[in-house]
Formats: sequence, C-alpha cells, structure tokens
Amino acid sequence: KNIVNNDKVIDHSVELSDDDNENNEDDEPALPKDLEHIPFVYKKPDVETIKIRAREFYQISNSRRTIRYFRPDPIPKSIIQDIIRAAGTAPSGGHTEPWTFVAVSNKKLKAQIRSIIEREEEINYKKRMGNKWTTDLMPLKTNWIKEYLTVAPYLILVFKQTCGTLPDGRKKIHYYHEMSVSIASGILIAAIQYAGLVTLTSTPLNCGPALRVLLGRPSSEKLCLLFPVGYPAVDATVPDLQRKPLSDILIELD
Ligand code: IYR
Repeated sequence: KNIVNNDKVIDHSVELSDDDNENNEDDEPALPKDLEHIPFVYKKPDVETIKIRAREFYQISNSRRTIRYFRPDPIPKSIIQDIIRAAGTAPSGGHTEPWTFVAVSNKKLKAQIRSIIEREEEINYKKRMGNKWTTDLMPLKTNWIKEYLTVAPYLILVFKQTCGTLPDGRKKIHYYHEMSVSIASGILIAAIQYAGLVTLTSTPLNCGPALRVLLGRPSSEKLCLLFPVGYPAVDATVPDLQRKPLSDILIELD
C-alpha cells in the first residue's frame, strides 16, 4: 500500500528505510549525472517473423517442467556463465542490477548446502509449514530429502542485494530489488530452458542466513531462490499437471 506522508509517497513494497528518504541532502545521482542518451538500434522484423518467433518461444516455454531428478553429468562452465549473463540482462529499479548469482559445482560445498537445506526442510515439513500446506503439496510428492542438491552438476543461488555501496562509499539504494531479482530469475529459468537444460525453482525456507554465511556473502544480501541446473535423469518423472488455458489468464480489452 502506498502512504502519502509529508508530500512523499512511501511505497512499502520497495522497502525504503526512513533514512533513505530523509538523508538525501547530497543530490548526486547513483548513475553519472551527465549520462548520455544514445540512439536505440532496432531492425524491425516483418510481422510474420514476429508471429513465428512468438509461437516458437511459447512452445519452448511450454515444454519446461520443474525437474527433481537429475543426471550427474557435468556441464561446461561457459554455459552457466552465458545463462547468468542472460539473467543479468533483466531490467532493474534505477538500473541498480541488485543481484548476485552464486554458481556452485564444488562437490563438498554442494553437500554442505544439501545438509543445511535438508535439516531446515525437515523442520519445515514437520512443523513450520503446517497441515494445510503439506497436504496441498502431497500430489507433487515433495519432501525434505533433496538428492538433486548433490546430484545436479551446478547449483545457482540467487541473492538480492538489499542495498549496495557507491564508489565514494555512500549507500546505494536498490529500488525494487525484490521485483528486479524475481524478473532476473524468470529470465534465468527461460535461459536454462532455451539452452536445453532443466532446473527446479527452489525456495529454501529458513536457510537464507546459513547459506549466505557458507557462501561468504555479506549480510546486505538475502537468498531468494536456488536453482539446481543440469540434465534430467533418464527415468525422471513429472506430475501430470495441466496449465490454465489462455482464456483463464488473459482478459482482452480491445
Ligand atoms: N520448499 C519446499 C516446499 C515446497 C513448497 C512449495 I509452495 C512447492 O511448490 C514445492 C515445495 C521444498 O522445496 O520441498
């Protein structure tokens, strides 16, 4: 909800502290003051090509499934780097790029990550999530044992930077960091899918601080999501889910 107060709109979803709104006597922007605006280079495809490409992207997206069973086969580091390059093209509040992607292939670290997550997830499933939540998840056959965390060749942990530091040491405000990192994660998922690999969108409840410390990230960063990346196991299964039809998700006002 937006609260109008002393002529300032305070949008609580952007998580600005009172300090961020008050201590702005120095009106030096975070980006260069004299930032140039240059012509945008765009080659317009014909509409038939656009139609084909929109359909192709939908088909690629529609073949994506959340995969919980992986093959241990390694994947080249350059693929992970390009996937993260793609995620890093996401739009962000004030072009603050408030994300850190930690790509883990080290076996010992993956085992430590798994141990932290399984310890917390056992408590989540048995206590914190409660009856309604665990009952709703039953058809998906998930539990606190997460073999994929040690089997998948890569784990990508996505941290949001709640704030940053400017070259002169001042605090850099990261506007809309939550949304920016969510969008980047969507692009990450799409890039993994487009490349021909699989992943699982995992939200390790209550594991953020322990994983952050394990991976040596500062306390200004918060863990948002964890993506195991690799090939699906030959015998991988997925729940037979259906997606909503377009008529259920689109309202057309012509
Ligand atoms: N994070 C837990 C539980 C879980 C929650 C939801 I919502 C899911 O769609 C799937 C799982 C886990 O990873 O098992």
